[in-house]
Amino acid sequence: MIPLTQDQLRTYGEVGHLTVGSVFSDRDMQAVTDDAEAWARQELAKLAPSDRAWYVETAIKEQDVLRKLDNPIYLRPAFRALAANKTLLAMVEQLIGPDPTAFFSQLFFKAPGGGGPKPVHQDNFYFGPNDNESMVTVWIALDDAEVSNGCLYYADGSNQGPVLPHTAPEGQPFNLLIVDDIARDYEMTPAPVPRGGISFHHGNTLHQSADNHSDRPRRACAIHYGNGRTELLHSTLTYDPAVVISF
Ligand SMILES: O=C(O)CCC(=O)C(=O)O
Repeated sequence: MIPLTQDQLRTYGEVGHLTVGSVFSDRDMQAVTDDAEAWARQELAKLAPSDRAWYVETAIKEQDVLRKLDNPIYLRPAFRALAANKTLLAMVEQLIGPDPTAFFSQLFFKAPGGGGPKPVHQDNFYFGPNDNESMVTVWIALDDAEVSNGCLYYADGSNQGPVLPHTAPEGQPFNLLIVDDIARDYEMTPAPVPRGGISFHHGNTLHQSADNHSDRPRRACAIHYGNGRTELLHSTLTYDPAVVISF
């Protein structure tokens, strides 16, 4: 596969996100989804009560289902292989410059029949980098992500605007969001991604995802890359420097 074309780079610069299909094979995706499910079973079995609010899906009452897990590329070799994929890294370098460094990664489960929404936010508010242009999120679709199962929505062009104030709802310090009074000024457009494809987004791009109304999972792995000069100078949450991986 060739890295990104000039047209794709222009689109990314203008709207702040870019969808690229077929980066990974079905076989790659089967390996990581099998690993994700095995890991989820292990983690659910030993989850501390104090971590439940952070990791367990509150919208599904019948059984415990994970909402997310942190650091898949640090903890799981199958996910590390995705993050180190040469084509992917070449694309990341085209978008943000040389020496890609993954500061954090997340595995989102968005379970069938109620996996809950992620409210409107900007990743650069979470990470607080020294240079807002230096961070890109690589969101890998482990299942076909569509409107019915909760794909991402983006505010086109918001990458060219500022990082806005965020607030956290009571009891959910991890769920930083842009309040409705501000968010409603932005039109949010769905960005479906086929399994094995990637949605890249700029750290300033406003985005959100809705509930999973379908009977299919919508699993995704998000990897937050900076370049060799990125420093998280004023991050809002605590990010562990021990999990940072340079490629
Ligand atoms: O997958 C989701 O629903 C949210 C992902 C997200 O906010 C991100 O990757 O920055």
